[in-house]
Amino acid sequence: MASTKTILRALAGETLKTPPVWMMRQAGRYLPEYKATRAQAGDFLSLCYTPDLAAEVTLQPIRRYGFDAAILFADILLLPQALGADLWFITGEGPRLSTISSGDDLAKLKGTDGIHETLGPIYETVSILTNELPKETTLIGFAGAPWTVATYMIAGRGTPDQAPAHALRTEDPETFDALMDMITEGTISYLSHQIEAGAEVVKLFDSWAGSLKGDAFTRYALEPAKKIISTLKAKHPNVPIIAFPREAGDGYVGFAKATGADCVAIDNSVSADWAAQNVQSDGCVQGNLDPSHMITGGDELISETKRIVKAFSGGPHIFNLGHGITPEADPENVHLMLDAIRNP
Ligand code: 1CP
Repeated sequence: MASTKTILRALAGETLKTPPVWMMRQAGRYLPEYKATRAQAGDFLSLCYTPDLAAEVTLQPIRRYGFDAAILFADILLLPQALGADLWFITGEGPRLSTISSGDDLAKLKGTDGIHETLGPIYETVSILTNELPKETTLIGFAGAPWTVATYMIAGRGTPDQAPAHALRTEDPETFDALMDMITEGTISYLSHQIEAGAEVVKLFDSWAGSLKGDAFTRYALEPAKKIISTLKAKHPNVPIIAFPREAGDGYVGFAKATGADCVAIDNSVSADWAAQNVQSDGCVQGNLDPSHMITGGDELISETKRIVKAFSGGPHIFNLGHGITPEADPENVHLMLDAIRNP
């Protein structure tokens, strides 16, 4: 039977009169209720690994706004931790990890065998959500794509240009490829377990895909996505997959066909008209309002929202931001965006 959930209908290729909507980082520091639960957890990682609290923050934006999808509250860096990397977060700065710069560093990791011991609480969060979400809300699971996860594992932190990862892939390709293979295998297993626990859709975040050019984009963004998607599809043929090769530019064209993704998420560095012409022609797209409108609001937020809805109205579309909502955003602006989408 065809699903009644709007996100699943769009992912199956249906053009809906009103696009379904959710927001990247919809559970986050712009919401006072998130800050309160995070304080209760003590720190960010404890929040991720405490299923009741992680489920609570996942539900907060659904209660407040009635989004069409909830995204599991977790982080792409939990997999590196499960693989054996040290991970901690410095408040106000971001993540820190033990670094990988040689085959010796790689050999110190535990590998993929034991990852579910660490990641068990995440699957428990998924099961709680399966019971607690409203019946019309779709549950999205996620993981980082291998290149993006590798950039953090190699540098030990977020980097503006991913220079340490580019250096390792050119100077020690054997170590780099072995790391990519380990992350790819771990990601397949991690996402399979999320699906088995109840995730209805999964999304692969390749936040740093934009720094891969030409053949490197094919080799380290497209090929790993294809491997992950084809393996998941063989096991779970009915679970749609969203790929987000952020800032891929021309690399968005044909990405869904080449990887088997059901939907490509588009960032806000490309225009909605261009993406409608060149990417939506292959199937569902998600995107792509500039998140800075959630800070500035006003008429421009409303007119930009309507412009994006119109640009994608000729095909399957899930409305989203081009990247995550930021802590400075005004929660009231989310209502303005939703009104512009739902009551045009
Ligand atoms: O202080 C806090 O409360 C932590 C802020 C925060 C949050 C709310 C981090 C730290 N992670 C998250 C949750 C998170 N991360 C989700 C939850 C679901 C949702 O979208 O609501 C998701 C999907 C992510 C994914 C994630 N983590 C990505 C990929 C998406 C993206 O934004 O590009 C990346 C790159 C990360 C790493 C990460 N985690 C946190 C930070 C601050 C960062 C970026 C660090 C950096 O590059 O400097």
